[in-house]
Amino acid sequence: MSIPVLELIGHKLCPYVQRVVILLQEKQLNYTRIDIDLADKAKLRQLSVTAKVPLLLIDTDKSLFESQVICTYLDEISVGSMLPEDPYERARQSAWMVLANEVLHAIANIIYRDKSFEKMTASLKKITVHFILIERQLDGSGYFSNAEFFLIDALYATIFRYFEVFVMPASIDPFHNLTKLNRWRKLLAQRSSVQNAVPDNYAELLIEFMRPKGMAMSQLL
Ligand SMILES: N[C@@H](CCC(=O)N[C@@H](CS)C(=O)NCC(=O)O)C(=O)O
Repeated sequence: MSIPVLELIGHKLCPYVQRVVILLQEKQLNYTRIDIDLADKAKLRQLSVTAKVPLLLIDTDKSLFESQVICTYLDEISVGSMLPEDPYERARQSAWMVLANEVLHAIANIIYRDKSFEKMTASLKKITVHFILIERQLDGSGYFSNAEFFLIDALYATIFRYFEVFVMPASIDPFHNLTKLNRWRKLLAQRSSVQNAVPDNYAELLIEFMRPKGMAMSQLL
């Protein structure tokens, strides 16, 4: 199958965009990228029926929305796969990717909705519970399924990135005692596709994005 002309409409900080970008890089696919301002709702609505990024334009006349759908499509049209061949392992990873999206919702609450420290703490606790559960899934020798870097690794890399910027209240450390998770997190941060999915000044941009929203976390940054 020949690879179509790909144009990704995204946003510099969006974790759903990042997973697509990581896959595009891992698969060495050519694409162009346009980052838009999420505050420009008119432009968002004009580009996408969901008024959300990522949006993938294909050969200029077709488009896809929803990051997982975009990733699966790109995976299918290119050489190799970022999803396991074994049906059980593929299904197991899919299940944990669904839960990864729940963690992203908790992170979105911290960024957009948790005005009080109590609410923010509740979101961080939810994330901590998830990290404890996922620690039990890891064997500690490499990526989620050991040697190979799959799409699930891309998803979690975008989650862990927030915790390089977020400042934790004294009572909470979502990574406490999670040896395997911490090793996985470090390994993901070293991967070039993960590093290159965001601008070099990501931390600065995230803080700039969060400050005006005035949520509890932004007061700690
Ligand atoms: N389920 C969607 C979620 C995409 C999403 O929520 N994108 C956010 C940016 S990270 C967005 O475009 N929000 C629109 C807005 O803020 O108005 C996907 O996986 O693509």
